[in-house]
Amino acid sequence: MASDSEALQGLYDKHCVQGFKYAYGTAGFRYNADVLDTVMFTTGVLAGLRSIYLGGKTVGVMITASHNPPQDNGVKIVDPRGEMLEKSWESYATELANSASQNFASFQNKLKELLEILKLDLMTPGCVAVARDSRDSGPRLLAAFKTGTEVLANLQVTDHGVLTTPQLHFLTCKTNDLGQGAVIAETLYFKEFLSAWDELTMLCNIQSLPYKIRIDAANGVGAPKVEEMLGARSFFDNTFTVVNGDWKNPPALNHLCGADFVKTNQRLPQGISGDAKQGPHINCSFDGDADRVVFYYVNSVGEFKLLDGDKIATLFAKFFQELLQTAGLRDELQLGTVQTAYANGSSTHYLEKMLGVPVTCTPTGVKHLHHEAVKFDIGIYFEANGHGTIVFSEKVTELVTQKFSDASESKDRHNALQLLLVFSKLINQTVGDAISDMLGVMAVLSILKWTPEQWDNEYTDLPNKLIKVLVPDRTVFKTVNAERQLVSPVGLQQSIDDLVDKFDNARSFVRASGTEDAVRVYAEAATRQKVEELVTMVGQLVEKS
Ligand code: G16
Repeated sequence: MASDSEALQGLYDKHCVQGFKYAYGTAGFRYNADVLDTVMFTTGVLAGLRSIYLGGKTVGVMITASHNPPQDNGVKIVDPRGEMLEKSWESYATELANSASQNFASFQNKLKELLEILKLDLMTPGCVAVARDSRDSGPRLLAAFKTGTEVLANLQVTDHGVLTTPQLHFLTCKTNDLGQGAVIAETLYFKEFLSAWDELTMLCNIQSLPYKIRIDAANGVGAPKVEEMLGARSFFDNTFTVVNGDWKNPPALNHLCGADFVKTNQRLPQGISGDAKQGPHINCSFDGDADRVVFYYVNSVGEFKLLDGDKIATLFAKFFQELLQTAGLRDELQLGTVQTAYANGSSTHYLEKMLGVPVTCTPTGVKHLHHEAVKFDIGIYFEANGHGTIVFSEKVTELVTQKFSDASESKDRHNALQLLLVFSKLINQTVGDAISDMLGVMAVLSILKWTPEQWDNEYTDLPNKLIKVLVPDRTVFKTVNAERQLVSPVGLQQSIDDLVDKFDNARSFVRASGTEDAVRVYAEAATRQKVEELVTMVGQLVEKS
């Protein structure tokens, strides 16, 4: 630790400002960038403490506000396997930030208290890997973070520069897998997923994509990364176009484009037209840090059709169920899906009733979904907003390898076994990854020889709508039952239920966002007109509460 109180205060004084109260949200701390310096400083300290606590394993830190507007920023802390920070540490992170936001003495005391509670041996070296997205507040906040890491004397900090969030998750995991001395760079990420793609296309004899893909990169960091990655393979020549790729222009980030814009507004982003003259193609949108993806197309009568996280999850569920069947592993490996309350009722029905695949519902946030998904051998988790991935248990590799050596297996079975392994490499299992998920979806569509329409026709979404309501204090909105029911403000849930009862096939719920200063209202109903009516009325109830 900075040797004396004076040195510690020197570091503190460089960035800390008093007066703001921080709360750990759905994906870490996320606010207007102007109020983030203090929490960036304390996150530098906290990430270092976490690494030391874990015996020097590398802990990742991503400076991003993902889908939020350009003036916001935030920070996500990544545990050594690439997963989100363990829950119990969220409160340490919050307490440390709020103590620093009070004054220096309070910060110093809280730090001392944490060292005692956690029984940390400060001689253990720690390692932290950091990256940021393309926001213009990034360099300033990175400097505050780095000053925080200086509080711990034995901390090694690797700055990966500008990356997508899933790249940072992946590199954090790789650093710990490969150990000290290994060269950990972005090229590892490209190599890993491109090699899996090469293996897959060779195995399935796929010479080219069935149609072109237009990628809306939200004017974020996903643009240069996907261009560099796909540009490295002649396979992708003339098959993909990046639109909204102006990542060096921070005010354009997520503006009228990106996964959140497309999903929420259910319409094309700027830069992508429904022009049929462009030949067969599919479109997809990333969000600002490329950890979400949604797909869409315009049908023959000019309608915008969204293929969101639910559609991605159901596509993968159907595909893997058939693959397990062909591989003769259906009874031995458990396939399951995880959704949140935002999942369209039709998707849950399709998974449970049509495919017979179990569905678990968790609160919003990949940190919740991931934990449930790892309980399955093949756990598919996607939020409706396009954030998600697939996780494969060790049993998958073990069983596949075991069966593989059995020469009596048929050619089809052999291929299915190989495909299972290749998919486990093509998917970034650490966290939702727009680029890797996009490749996963394109692989499945190519293998099934499906058009976007065929994918979409598996089930029909119930008309749905998500709106944001601004309230004086969103913290009064408290939920239970995986966020499907409000317990505060008292009486509001009953009023919502009474309203929903008046509509056919309807559902609605309300929860405070953990990334924006707003309350989200979601509704489904039998027709588009009815859903507009219902969501507006529930929104009014929220405003009045
Ligand atoms: C983050 C989380 C997602 C969550 C989203 C919205 O996404 O990682 O799991 O769905 O926020 O959360 P909320 O409704 O609480 O605002 P991202 O892509 O913004 O990091």
